Amino acid sequence: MDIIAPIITPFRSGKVDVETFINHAKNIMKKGVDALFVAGTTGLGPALSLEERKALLEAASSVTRRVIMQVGFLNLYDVLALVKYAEKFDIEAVASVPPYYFPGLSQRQVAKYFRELCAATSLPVYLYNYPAAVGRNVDAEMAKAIGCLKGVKDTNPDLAHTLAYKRLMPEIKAYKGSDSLVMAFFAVGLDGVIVASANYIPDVLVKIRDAVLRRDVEKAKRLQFLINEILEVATPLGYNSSVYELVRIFQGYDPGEPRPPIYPLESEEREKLAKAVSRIKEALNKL
Ligand code: ELE
Repeated sequence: MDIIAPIITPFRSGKVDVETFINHAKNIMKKGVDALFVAGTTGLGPALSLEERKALLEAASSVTRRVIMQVGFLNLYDVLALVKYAEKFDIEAVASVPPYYFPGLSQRQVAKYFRELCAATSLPVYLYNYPAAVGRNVDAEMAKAIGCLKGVKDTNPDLAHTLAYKRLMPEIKAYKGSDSLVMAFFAVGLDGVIVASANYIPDVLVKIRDAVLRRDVEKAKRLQFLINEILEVATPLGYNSSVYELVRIFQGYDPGEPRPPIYPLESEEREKLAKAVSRIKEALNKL
């Protein structure tokens, strides 16, 4: 069961800071992250240009071959250009959100999009299903009908929804997001988690996985609840922005800033987060 980081994209004065990205990737992989999901939600993928994503792909694959590159854009030309570029690298897979924003697409058109992706590359193609963000759901039945998907990242609070992919397509990889349910995802034997907290507490995720594998449910639960306490403070401040601050707090270095309209936290918000988290940090260290 893999711990996969939807890695943040560090910006400085509006520009992607590739060096910080590489250092951050190396650090979290050293601490137990198994693979990188690049240009996902936490990576602010939809806010990145084609050129920026190419640079991140190159940077990520200089650190590990276990890279899943999110290639979804609002136009097929950029998608195919990125997929072609990805072919140059020995990476694990490309993933895409379904075509988003436009409500007027038919099921047939969405399926056609994924089939075109599969036809354009020899790399495995994964579905990144995130209905709340994307505005459409590609469920297990539809994913199976598409016929060429090799994996899915399902971001959806419904566990049965995710298990259905595994049931209908036992041969594919199924990953789940949501920091608040990591222990449950490990417990039901999914292929792994892709969660934002892998950016700031990869070591805690490793401990949760170890506890679940040892069937020490109490310990897994105690660790999980501490993550949930972090989320309770960070979510109202804007979770995407908070992740940068949480990296600073837990990992002790400056990971750059997000890109507006994902605005960096204001100084009072940073203080509030740091104060609330210091007690949780102590409790995590004791477990
Ligand atoms: C999760 C999103 C959404 C992880 C990514 C991920 O960021 O690219 O907190 O469940 O809305 O899909 O971060 O997470 P929640 O793959």
